[in-house]
Amino acid sequence: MANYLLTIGILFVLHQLTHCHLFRQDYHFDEGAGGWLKFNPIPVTWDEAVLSCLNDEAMLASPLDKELVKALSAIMVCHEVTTTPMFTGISNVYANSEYQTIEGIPISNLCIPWNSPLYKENMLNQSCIAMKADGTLSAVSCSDPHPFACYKKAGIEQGKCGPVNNGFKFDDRTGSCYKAVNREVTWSEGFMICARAGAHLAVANSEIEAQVSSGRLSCQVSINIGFRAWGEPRTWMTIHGQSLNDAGYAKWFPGEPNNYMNNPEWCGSLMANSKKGDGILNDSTCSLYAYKFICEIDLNNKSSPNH
Ligand SMILES: [Ca+2]
Ligand SMILES: [Ca+2]
Repeated sequence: MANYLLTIGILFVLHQLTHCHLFRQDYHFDEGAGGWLKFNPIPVTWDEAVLSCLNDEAMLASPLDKELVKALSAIMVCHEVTTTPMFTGISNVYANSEYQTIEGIPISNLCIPWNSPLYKENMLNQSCIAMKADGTLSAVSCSDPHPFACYKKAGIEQGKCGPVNNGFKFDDRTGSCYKAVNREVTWSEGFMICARAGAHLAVANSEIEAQVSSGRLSCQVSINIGFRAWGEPRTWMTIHGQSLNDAGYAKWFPGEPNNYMNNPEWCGSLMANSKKGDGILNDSTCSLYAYKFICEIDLNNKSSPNH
């Protein structure tokens, strides 16, 4: 009996390792649905939902089969979204009378009851199909915001930092994965882009990490990272709620933080210009100017959103 249980245990662990290998830490694997799911409770328009899932290299989830309907219903109940419908990937945005999923599967191939109100509703206006927690579908305006879920079918190649083509590279000097984003956006936009990638704005936890981060991009002055100021006089804290000293790195560039040119510089950055100094802290504006930035997936830190 003990051997039997041990064998079952080993098989279970092997199963978890082979089937539940992480797609991303913010997605969970659903055995029945045969893939990874992530629920996004903040309502957005259908276009935004499609793009958000694409950014994750996933698809806006549709009730492709009964198991997915079950998984999507369960995820809505879990988040207590029981009255508001969520967007599915089904729409007629390409042609008025043709409803299909993002994957290109026509509505006629889906397991939707013929007596569904869907087939009686006006399908001539551009509309998107939403699903309630009880699995019922209805046509809604694509521009009205709804929650949504992203779905990634199993069978993708995985690396240490998630999907091999997600742009993150592991650095064994710090034990983290980084993605340098060579695009200038505000600090908040950078924060959001990293979060949507299942990562966070890089947090410098050591001098080495400050060097590693700043070395991945060069710019005129600095690149945004994950700390900012609170209160007056300003108290600096990482996005994981630690003081800079507790986080492990608090080396400011001489004269910084300085609210340069009397601009409110309440967001955190790293000098990334070898002439002016690399990897040393600077204060930057949160929204007045746009900067390049670094996302991090910390494979060791339990405070990271990936754990
Ligand atoms: Ca870090
Ligand atoms: Ca400054």
